[in-house]
Amino acid sequence: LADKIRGKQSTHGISAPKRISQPLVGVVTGSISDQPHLEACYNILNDFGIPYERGIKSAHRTPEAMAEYARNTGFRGIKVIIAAAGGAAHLPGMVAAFSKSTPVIGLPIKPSIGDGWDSLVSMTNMPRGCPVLTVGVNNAVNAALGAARILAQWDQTIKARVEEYVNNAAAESLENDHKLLQ
Ligand code: RP5
Repeated sequence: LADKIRGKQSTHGISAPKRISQPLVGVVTGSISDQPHLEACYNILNDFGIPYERGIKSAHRTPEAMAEYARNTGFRGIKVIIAAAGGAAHLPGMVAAFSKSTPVIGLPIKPSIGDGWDSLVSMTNMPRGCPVLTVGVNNAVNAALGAARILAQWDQTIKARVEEYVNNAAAESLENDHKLLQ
């Protein structure tokens, strides 16, 4: 389970959203080229039983579609948005601007040129009043866990799964420590 959650081994491939109920998380990327970097995020959302939707909304190529999507997330019951983009990564900031009150987790993607620092600072250096809660470059695991922790504040099942994940990670770390001591 731990490997699957980290995206090292996926039994799902690039997993599809479970359309069992109203999506709570909206996952958007700036381009189809970002999608492979989201695999670990989708695996966690699937494993935790969190309904989500995914899409491609480009701040540069399809700004109107991106704005419409972001404006409507609140009405549609989306509680958290994960927005992933690389390079001139304006997507999370613009989604945060248009959605107004939905929390936006920014996932910087390493672009084909450079190490992803530009993607990262595009998301962290937002003006006051328009926060993007940013995780590390390509850290799709933390983006999903961040969304899960927000939802866990009012959903006991998700809370239990988040805590199980944390406990498993602790057990694995202690196990690794014991192996080194032997
Ligand atoms: C960004 O530009 C996307 O989020 C992507 O990370 C990057 C490159 O996009 P493509 O040229 O591969 O479509 O908007």
